[in-house]
Amino acid sequence: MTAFALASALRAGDTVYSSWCTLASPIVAETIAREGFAAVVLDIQHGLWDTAAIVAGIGALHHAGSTPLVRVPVGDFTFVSRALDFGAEAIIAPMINTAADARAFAAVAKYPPLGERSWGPQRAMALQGRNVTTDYLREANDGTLTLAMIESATALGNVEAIAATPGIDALFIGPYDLSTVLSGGKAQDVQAPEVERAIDKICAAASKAGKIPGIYCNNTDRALAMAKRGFRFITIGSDLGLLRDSAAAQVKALKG
Ligand code: 3PY
Ligand code: MG
Repeated sequence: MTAFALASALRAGDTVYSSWCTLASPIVAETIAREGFAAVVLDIQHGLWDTAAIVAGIGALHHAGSTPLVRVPVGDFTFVSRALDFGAEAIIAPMINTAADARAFAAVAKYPPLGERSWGPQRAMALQGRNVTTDYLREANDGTLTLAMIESATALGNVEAIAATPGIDALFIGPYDLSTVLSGGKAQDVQAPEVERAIDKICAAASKAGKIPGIYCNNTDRALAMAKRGFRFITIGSDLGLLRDSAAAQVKALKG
């Protein structure tokens, strides 16, 4: 895989669609990637991945020519630089609510002078076929991406400050958490008017700050509509949803 392909594409203005895997199976992630997804998120926050599976999953995605992203658990900033060292080329951090959260995230993800990422990307370099440390060091801050999740009322209030934080490359919307909080815990309607307004506000804040707007979608129609609304990093559904949908379709076809 070309080193840092996702960051190159997004920084060049492309729109990238990504799959999303929760099932802790490197082979499932690789199989999905080989159908043509340029990127795949391995979700530790709500998924089942342990450290050994994440290391293998990242390797499998490199092997398939697809960029691995890792979503870390809430506040787990220590795992950010570990996942980058394992060869993830972008990190999604959930519940980034304030500029201070954004600064803490950027600090562990970016090398000095931008941040304080500690040196040790041996596996990431091997997956890129590199052995000159200064090549990786020179390219990593631009080549790896930090995606700050905006998915709470507090984050919505602070969205411009979060977007303006140096070292934050993208805002990534979690519409389910947004819907949950904006409905006072009553709904999971990602197309409710107040959620749609929040989505547009976050997209505008990202674009105004020169950052990449991203969003989680649960189907391809919604993903294509979000691309028209200006989003450029768009994830669709999950490995579990793909399995469930095709199993349900088979059962329906068999039983009528
Ligand atoms: C959300 O919708 O809250 C998400 O975090 C998507 O994964
Ligand atoms: Mg969420």
